[in-house]
Amino acid sequence: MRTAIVFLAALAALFAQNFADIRPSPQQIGWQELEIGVLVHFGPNTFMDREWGDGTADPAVFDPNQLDAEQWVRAAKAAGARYLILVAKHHDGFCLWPSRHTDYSVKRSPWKQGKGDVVGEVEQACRRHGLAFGIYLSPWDRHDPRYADNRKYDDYYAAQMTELATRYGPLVEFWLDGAGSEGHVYDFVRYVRTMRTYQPNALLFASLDFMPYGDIRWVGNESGSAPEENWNVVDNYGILRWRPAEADTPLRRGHWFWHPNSEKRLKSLEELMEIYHKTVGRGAQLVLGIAPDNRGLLPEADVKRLEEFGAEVRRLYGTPLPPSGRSGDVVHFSTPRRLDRVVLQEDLAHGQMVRRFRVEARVADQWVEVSRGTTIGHKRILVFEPVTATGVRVAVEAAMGAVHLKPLAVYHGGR
Ligand code: FUL
Repeated sequence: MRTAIVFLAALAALFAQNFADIRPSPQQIGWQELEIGVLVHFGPNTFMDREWGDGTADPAVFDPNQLDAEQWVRAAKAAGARYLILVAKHHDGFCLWPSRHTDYSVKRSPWKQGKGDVVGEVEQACRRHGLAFGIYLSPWDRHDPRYADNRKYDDYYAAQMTELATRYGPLVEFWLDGAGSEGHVYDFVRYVRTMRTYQPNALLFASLDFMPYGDIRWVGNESGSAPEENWNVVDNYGILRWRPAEADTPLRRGHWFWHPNSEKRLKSLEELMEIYHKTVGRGAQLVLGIAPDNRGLLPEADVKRLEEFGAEVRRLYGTPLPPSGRSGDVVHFSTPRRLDRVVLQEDLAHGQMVRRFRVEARVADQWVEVSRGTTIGHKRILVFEPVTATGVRVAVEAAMGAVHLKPLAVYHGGR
């Protein structure tokens, strides 16, 4: 009996996972470095003043006469986005590419006499401008009759995944949205297998409770806010996995699709900066929802706001104050510098370790605490009351294991 217990305990120890041992894949590290993306919603809803189409829209409504994917991509780049995810099919089931598996698509629209392919045009524009490209394919489908039969629908979904994964080059991310799917059973194992077969480097996004298998997790709200304590490793149905958070939030409050006369919903630069600090600044990914209008262009006001946002992030964090020297996790300035923010980063190849830290500045020959926090992860931005200091240092107070910080960067954002 005793031997059996000892044996079982040894076996359990062999298979037990530790948070501190979980590492990201190289693809996840590369993705986390992208930091900002955009998510583009465009389709029949755009022409019908709707957010959730019920699947009955006539394809004839889809007729953008000035569609310009280059304009979308340029605006995304100006905002600092490094990837773009296109909603290829939303819940209404309408496909923005000429799928072989349904007629409910651009094929039956007047746009380009049914010969157009929005997914192809956007993908090409992304490649030309150096943005990584990803796709959102809604599992919930309110148009296709196959949705009523789980098996048949899995065949349909997997066939469309295969089309998208084989026609449009490397995909950085594949989005599985959970909305509307209550009560429907999907064969997620098959979906993952399909994606891994054709796109082994694409990362699968889904909410933790919607889909157990995934490489990226939904942050859990659409307001653009990650928790202050933000871990990359999560308990995924009893298995610990590296699954970083992505925070998606629309540029116009409450609207993923374009609606007429909704300019007043455009988020202000101040709101966007707060969102940036609560997402990227807490080690999560920020995905801004952008929506072309019924011309097929991003409205001028939205383009301007995206440009302002990108410029402000560059102004604040583009160039750190040049230190006169460094020693360990301390930067020195030979003459006192005015400063009000620091950026901390862990080298994720070694995992995420920091549980609690404080930041100190050397003011009038004394080290004083200027900020503190819990996790760091890919990035942690701390903004504090300005001080004039000859040095800044970070002190890790609690950690899961050996900490590997990237060089500390110090800034002065105040004008
Ligand atoms: C949600 C959807 O229901 C919205 O329409 C939008 O696509 C958003 C990004 O995800 O779950």
